[in-house]
This record gives sequence, C-alpha cells and structure tokens, in this order.
Amino acid sequence: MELVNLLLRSFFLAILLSNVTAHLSRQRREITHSEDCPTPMTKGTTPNLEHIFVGRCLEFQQIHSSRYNCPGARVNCSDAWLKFKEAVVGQDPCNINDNAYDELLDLIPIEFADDMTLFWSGTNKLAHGYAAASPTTSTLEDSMLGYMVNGLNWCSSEGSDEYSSDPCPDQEPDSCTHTSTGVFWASVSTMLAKQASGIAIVMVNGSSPWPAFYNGSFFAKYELPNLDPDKVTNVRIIVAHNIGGPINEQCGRGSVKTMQELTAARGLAYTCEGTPRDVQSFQCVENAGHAECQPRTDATGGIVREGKMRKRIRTQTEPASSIS
Ligand code: NFD
Repeated sequence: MELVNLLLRSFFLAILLSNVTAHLSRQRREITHSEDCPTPMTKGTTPNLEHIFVGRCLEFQQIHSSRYNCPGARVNCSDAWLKFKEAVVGQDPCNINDNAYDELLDLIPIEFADDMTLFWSGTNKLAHGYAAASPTTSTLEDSMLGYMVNGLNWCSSEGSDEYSSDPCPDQEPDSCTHTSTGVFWASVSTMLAKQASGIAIVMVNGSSPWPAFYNGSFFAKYELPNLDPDKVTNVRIIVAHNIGGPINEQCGRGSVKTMQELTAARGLAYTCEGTPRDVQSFQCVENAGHAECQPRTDATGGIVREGKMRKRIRTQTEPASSIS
C-alpha cells in the first residue's frame, strides 16, 4: 500500500513539473518571438502590400463605411489594387507622373459632408485621436483610400513589372522630386482640400520646436492652396499645445501669422484659437493627473460649469479674417 501511494505521488509530481516546464518554455518562446519581430518601419516596399491593400479595402467596405455614407461600397478591391499598382510599376522611382493615381482617385474619390474635414500638420497622433472621438470630424486617413494606404511604403523599379525590393529613395528637392508615395499623398491631399466644404479645421502644433506652418509641408503645398473659398465658409485654425506647454507658436505670431495671412489672401474666412476645450479634454485622457486637467473651481470651491468655459474660449478666438 505504501509503495502504491509513493508511486501515485511521484506520478502526479511528474505531471505538475512537466506542466510548469511547458509553461516556462512557452513563455520563453513568446519573449523570443517578440524579440524576433520585424521592425514595422521598413524603408522598402511594405511586405504583403497587396494583401494589406485589398484586405483594408474589403474591411472598410464591410465595417467602417456607413460612417461616411458608404463611399466605395461598390468598388472592386482587386480592380483598385491593379490601378494602384499600375500607377507606378516599371517607372523611374524618382519621376512618377503627377497624374499617376488619377484613375485610382476616380474609382475611390474622397467625399466628406459639410464641416467634416480636418487637416493636420505636425499633430498626427492628436488630430487622429480627436477625429476618432468625434463622429462629425474626419481626416484624410478616415477616407476609404487614405485608410487603405496609410502607413504603407512602396516604390517602383524602372523596367520591372513588380515593386522594388530595395530600400525606396527619399524625396529630394533636386535629385528625386516625384516618389511613388510623395505623389500619392500629394494627389490625395489635393483631392481632400478640393472637396472640403463648410467649416474646415486645421490642427497645427504650437509646442513643437519646428514652425507650426512650414512651406514644405503637405498642408502648405497641397491643402491650403486647394481650399475653395466658394465652398469653405470658415477655416478653423487650432494651434494645439502640449498639456503643460511649451507654447512655442500661437495665433497672430510667427508661422501661424503667415498661415493666417495666406488663408486671408486666398479669400478664405478664418478663426484661430489656442488649444480649445474639446481638444484639451481629449489630451487630458492621457494626462489625467496633470494640474491643467483638474476640474476648475470658482472662489467658493464649486466646479466651473461648461458655459463659463465656453466664454473663456470665445475670448481667445479671433474674429474671422483678422490678424492680430
Ligand atoms: P507633417 P504635413 N513623402 O506632420 N498627408 O502637413 C511621403 F510619402 O509634417 C497625410 O506634411 O504634416 N510622405 C499623410 C511624407 C502624408 C513625406 C502626407 C514625403 N516626402 C500628407 N514627408 C499620411 N497619412 O501619411 C513627410 N511625409 C509623411 C495629408 C510622414 O509620414 C493629411 O491630410 C509624416 O508623418 C494632412 O492634412 C506625414 O507626411 C497633411 O497632409 C505628415 O507630415 C499632413 O502633412
């Protein structure tokens, strides 16, 4: 009997040990696997580009489309892929034609409702987080085509009917002026600007050490010059600052003043404001403990209500088309 007990105990101990060892080795494999992950920012054509492009196209049609009145609902995603690929393959990767993506843009145009278009420059994360939280505000990357291509990289190789497998050349002012990606984003940015109507929001970065508005940006080159004064009733410039600053740029000064002047010169009405309450509320989700994110209290210790906050924002807002 003693012997049977001993054997049984040894048996269960062996099972327990083998489970622990298997768990540890699985954990080691997972850690090793994450260390082996390819870096997502490849300089060459994104691996599995076709699958990602077609997959996102189908996903947008099935899942995200209703928010945007079903654009591209009837688009054949394989046709879209061919138009995307044929736009550049075989060509010199530094001299892509300005109109290369026209057929793709005709197939999947960008069309947002009035007051919906949000442009961004230097505020990638904040602008997209803000737009995602607001059902009536959309960025280029929320449009079907922008969604399908955002974050991808691709380039051609002259004479080849496939994408290049080498690192893609960077866009350079003299030697490489028309890259596959540069021409793509220039084309869709232009289309985004041309279709904007009602209030157009522009969110720039007032805390960056770089100018909030600069000549080389896509916003300055392709979006502001293509806004239609007959369709856009107001350009709402938002100079967003990090919670806790620094305040490097603000309305009426520096590069923001230049942007205001260019906007007015194009016959567009505008307002300009530092981080408004709705944007700050969004920033506070990530900075909940910061003093700027605490509820404001009045002299009696009561919480200041939203109405009073709105008044504070209005005093920061400049009248349309004025430059202070
Ligand atoms: P940014 P922005 N070639 O923060 N957008 O005003 C290529 F291909 O300075 C969206 O210039 O603001 N991409 C995207 C480049 C790209 C290059 C471009 C280059 N030579 C424009 N230089 C997008 N979703 O990727 C910079 N970039 C990329 C439209 C780079 O990925 C949007 O409607 C950087 O993160 C937005 O209103 C991104 O451009 C405005 O233009 C933005 O640079 C943002 O262009």
